[in-house]
Order: sequence, then structure tokens, then C-alpha cells
Amino acid sequence: MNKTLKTIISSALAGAFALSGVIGASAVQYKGDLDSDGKVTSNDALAVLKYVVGAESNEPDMKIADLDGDEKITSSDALQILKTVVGQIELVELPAEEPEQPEEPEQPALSTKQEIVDFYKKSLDDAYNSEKVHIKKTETVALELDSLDPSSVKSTADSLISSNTKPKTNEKDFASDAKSAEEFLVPNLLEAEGVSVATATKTETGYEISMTLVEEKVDTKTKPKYNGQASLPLDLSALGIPGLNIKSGGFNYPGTVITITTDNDGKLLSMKHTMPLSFDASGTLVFSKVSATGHGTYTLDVTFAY
Ligand SMILES: [Ca+2]
Ligand SMILES: [Ca+2]
Repeated sequence: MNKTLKTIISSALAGAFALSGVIGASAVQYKGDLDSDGKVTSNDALAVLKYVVGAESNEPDMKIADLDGDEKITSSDALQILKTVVGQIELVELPAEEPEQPEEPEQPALSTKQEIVDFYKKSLDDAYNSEKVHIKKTETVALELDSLDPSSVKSTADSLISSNTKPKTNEKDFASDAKSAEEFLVPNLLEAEGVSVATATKTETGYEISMTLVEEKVDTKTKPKYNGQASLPLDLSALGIPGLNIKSGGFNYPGTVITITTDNDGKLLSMKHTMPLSFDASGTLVFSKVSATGHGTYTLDVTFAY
């Protein structure tokens, strides 16, 4: 240590100790407070000097210790600290450390059809696997006969249809019972190939997903591959018309629309399936031959509560 430095240090230290070195005790951090005790004291100057002379090998934090701003830690910085201690230079607050931003949950990309379908399936899967989920579904069938032969039975058929197509609401709690929940609602098997258009919208509270399924034509004995994964395909015999025996015919599903809303974490809040359809069927009603064509919409409205 050279003579000048010694002199500087000893005189500054004398003054500093005399002031008992208590300057600025608070949560803020000051430039020069190497020991982070919230104060700039002669101890801090000493810490710089120990490093400068090699008595301390850990390099002090440059933004705290480099008071003169030459990007080196030297005895000059120790002097600056001492000058701070005796009030010759002003105490400098270090800019508050930016509080760590909580990491944004990773947003799914949701730009391709596959990503949107995967997001839908995961949301539905998570709902089914929930520890506790209350599922409320309302099914509405709106069916209209466009033609019926013999026309003499049309009014009877119309009234049978309307009495069997009233909205039907069912609700149930499930607790970690994915299988039962899936049976209660819809199978979770949708494939991207079965979707013609998919859109995803980020809202303030979560996501809105809309998917339109490909058109499918099936006969009465075949389940539609994609529409069957999404919603419950109509079965004419399930209308419960006594004595009706369908021999042939088919359904056309021109474009089922599935929409869901989720929260920001992808948790499924609501789901709606809107399935327009048309059909033709021929068979027997008791002993008479009948044939019919018609159209309608099957709607499934679902809410999820956890
Ligand atoms: Ca200190
Ligand atoms: Ca310096």
C-alpha cells in the first residue's frame, strides 16, 4: 500500500468511524454498501480495500462497489465510500431490482388444425379426469319431416316426433371417473382429419375454440366416423316410435360445429355441439310401408363446474 493511499485511508477512516457510519438504514440498497447491511459504513470501504490488496479474493459486485464508475474496483472506490460516509458525497440509491415477473403460463400456439383439435381434446380429457366436475348437458333435437308416404300418417308422425324431441337436461357429478363422465357426455376421439375448419380466439378470460366437422353421409346402420366422435348421431329407432322398423336410408351431416370456451389454463367451461342433419328412411310402420325424408338439428349444450 503506498503512502498516499495509507494517508487517505487513515484520515477518512478516522472521520468515518467518528460518524459511527450509520447512514441510510432502510430496505433500499445504496451504492457502496458491500456488506448489504443497508448502511454505507467504513466497513464497506474496508471490504473494497481488502479486495484491492488481495486479502479478499471474491470480487465485489461491480454495480455496488464501483463508485467512481471506471469499471474497475480500486482504492479510489474505497475513498468514494468513505467520502459518502462522511457526507462529502451524496449517498446514491441503487435502482430497485426489477421484481421477478411471475412467468406467464405458456400459451399454446393454436394456429394449426391439429393444435386446436389437440387443445380441445386435452381440455375435454382434463374435465373428464377432474377430481370433481359437475357436468350439465341439455340435448335438443329439432326434426322436421319434409315428406312422408303415406301422407295419411304424417300428422301422427309429426306429433310423435315433437313429443320425442323436447329439450332434455341431465346433470351429474363425477369424481376422478373419466370413463363414466365420457359415457355421460361424448367420446373424446375427435381427429384433425375429421375437422374441416378450426379457429381459436384468445379472449381476456381464456380461449374460444370453434371447429366445423367434415360432411359425412352414412346409412342407418353405420355410425359416422367423425361426427360420431363429436356428438351423438341420431338414431331414428331411438325416437321410440312404436312399430317403426327402418329398413334402409341414411343420414347426411353437412357440418357439425363444436365450440368450447376455456379459461386461460385451458380448463373447459362450456361446450356446444350443433349438428345439422338431413335424413331419408324407408321401412315399415306396423304393417304399412313407409318412407320419409326430413331434416333437423341436434344440439348439445354443456357446462362444466369444478
Ligand atoms: Ca454496509
Ligand atoms: Ca472504480
